[in-house]
Order: sequence, then structure tokens, then C-alpha cells
Amino acid sequence: MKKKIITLSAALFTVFMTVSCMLFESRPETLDGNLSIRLCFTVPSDTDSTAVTPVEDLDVKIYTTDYSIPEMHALTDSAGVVLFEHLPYAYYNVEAYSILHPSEFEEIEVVGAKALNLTADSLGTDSVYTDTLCMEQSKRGLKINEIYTSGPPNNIFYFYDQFFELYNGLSETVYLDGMIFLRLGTTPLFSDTLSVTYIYQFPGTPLTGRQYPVEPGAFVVLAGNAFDHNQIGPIAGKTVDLSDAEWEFVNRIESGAYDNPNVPNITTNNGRVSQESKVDFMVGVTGDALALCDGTDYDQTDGIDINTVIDAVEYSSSPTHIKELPYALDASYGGVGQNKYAGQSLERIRPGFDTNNSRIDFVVINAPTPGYHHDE
Ligand SMILES: [Ca+2]
Ligand SMILES: [Ca+2]
Ligand SMILES: [Ca+2]
Ligand SMILES: [Ca+2]
Repeated sequence: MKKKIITLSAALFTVFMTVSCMLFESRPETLDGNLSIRLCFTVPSDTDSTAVTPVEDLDVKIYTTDYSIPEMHALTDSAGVVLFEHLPYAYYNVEAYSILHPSEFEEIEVVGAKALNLTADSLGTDSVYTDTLCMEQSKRGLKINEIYTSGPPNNIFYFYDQFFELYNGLSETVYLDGMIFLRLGTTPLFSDTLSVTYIYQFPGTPLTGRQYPVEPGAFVVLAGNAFDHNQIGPIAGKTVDLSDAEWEFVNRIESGAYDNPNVPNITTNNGRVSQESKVDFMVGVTGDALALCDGTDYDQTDGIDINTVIDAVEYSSSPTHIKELPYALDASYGGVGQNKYAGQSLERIRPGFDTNNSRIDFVVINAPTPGYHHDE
């Protein structure tokens, strides 16, 4: 089976590898722990749905922030196993990403990830932690692919250049007709409905409408305001031209709302969905939760049914942020470490890559990429 290991950034990866190998080889004993972590990575078998296949030569990364230990990497052996030794008891994150080719024409992206809270108490006298991780396949579909909210480099608190990018990862055309886009309110983590702060809707009829197609592999830019933000003096040359966005958000009760006549509108207070706030669809610069829903449930008075959610993403720059999107939609949140007013953006590691775990699926990128992917 042909496999290719992809990293977030080849250059960064090389640096990490070099640093971690140097430190790891030169002073393994200084870690001075007696914990070993033995992990087996598998994927569901191509031929037998009840069986699994070990993943060989997989680059597995583990890291902890409890101690100043460098990130560690190792490759799985033919049994899909890696072993990390001489570790202190700590909270570890395990991550591995790979593209598998089950056949010449087929490509699947898989991720294996787990957070391990390993204490002497939890392991008893046994200092070896053993686990098997069945790698998850990216779920294809229409996705929220990029979230640009943090503002361009500026000291006037300008963040009105926000946009959201969708990507169709399916092999068939999908239709935006009647879909709704939400800025969520605080929602209980195990709730089956979403509370709403802002709710906007595409024109057309949910599910059956065929007026607003998105072709396979296409990106769709949803602008807060569809103009060239470089026209604003202090940020000229530092931000995005959204005058060619596919869509823009317009609140019909916002006085003096910007409305580019050449860009169709996603609206609120349109007679079907409504928000009390008279402000535009603007979201938290470095933290919020968003959802794209099919629009069959648009009555927000009792919340929006999570079964209508097409994709939902939570993000926060804070490593200690308390999650607010149900686990069923997003197991974690992306964007840790993103800076305000630095022109950074949050994008999926590959177009449409989605395991419903935003900490894995999203990376912080140094400039927004409206209508394309940062790896292109
Ligand atoms: Ca607007
Ligand atoms: Ca418009
Ligand atoms: Ca998702
Ligand atoms: Ca993009």
C-alpha cells in the first residue's frame, strides 16, 4: 500500500524533526521517566468490515505541555506499532495523519488522534500504557473550510473584512438554496438543538431548490461585506478584496447596511429568519462557534435541530477555552494561538478535510486565502 505522509508545513516539520531528534538522541535519559507509551494504529479493512489493517510507516507525533519536552516522532512498524519510552507521567496529545491509497484510483485521508492523561495513579504499578487507535477517515461533504475573523494587521480594531469559505468535497453538485448560517449562542455540550445568536439564510427552497449550485471541488466565499477592504486607508495593501465574493451577509434592519448590488445576499430579518440585533453578521475575532445547516429547521425559538447541521466549527485562540459546541458536531476547537489583528486565518489542513475535531482539522495560517487553499 502506497502511503504519503503529509505535514502541515514541510519546512516546519523539518525543523521540528531536527530539533526533536537532536534533543531526543542526545539526552533520552534526562527525561528520566519510567513511562512507556505503546500505540497501535489501524484502519478498517478494505475487504472485511469487521477486520482492521495495521498502518505501517506512519509518522506518529506525541507532545505534552506539562514539561519542556520536545515534540517526539516515531514511525510505526509492520504491525502498526510505535513505542515511546523514558517518559514522565503527563498529559499527552497523540496525532498521526496520512493519505492511504487502497487502490490506484482511490485516496482516503485518515487521522488517528487521542489525548492521554497518564498519571502514576491511573496506570498503577504498570508503567506501560498500551492502546489501539482506529484511524478516522475524513468525512466528505460541503464544509466550512476557512474562517477569517481575526482582522488584518492594524491598530484601529478593524475586523469588518471577515469572510467564511465553503468547500464542496463531494463528487456531486450541492445546492445552497435555503441553507442557513449561524453564529451560535452557548449550547449545552450534549444538546440536540443549537441556540442561536445570529441566523442568516440563503435564498431559495431548502433541500429541493436548485438555483444556487456548488460544483465538486469548488470554493465559495461568504463575505461579511463584499468590497475591496484595501480601500480603507490604514489597512490598504494588508487585507482582502472581497468585491468578487460569491455571497455577502446583509441584515435588513441594519441602518445603512453595505450591499454590493453585484453580489447576492445571505439575509436575516427576511420574513423567514430573524435576529434581534441590528448589526451585521460579524463574529468573534479569535473565538466563536459557527454552523451551516440545511435550512429545514429555521425556527430558532426552540433551537435549531442538530440533525439539520451540515457542518459546524468551534474556534478559540485560548488553550483553556471552555467548549460550547456539542461534541457530536465538533470534538474540540481550532485556532489555538491565533493572534488578533495580525492577518491570520483558520483553514482546514487540506480542502474540506473533516474528522469533526477542529483541533486536528484546522491550522492557523498567516494570511487569508479567499477562494483557494493555502496549500495550492
Ligand atoms: Ca454585510
Ligand atoms: Ca449584495
Ligand atoms: Ca464537520
Ligand atoms: Ca481558503
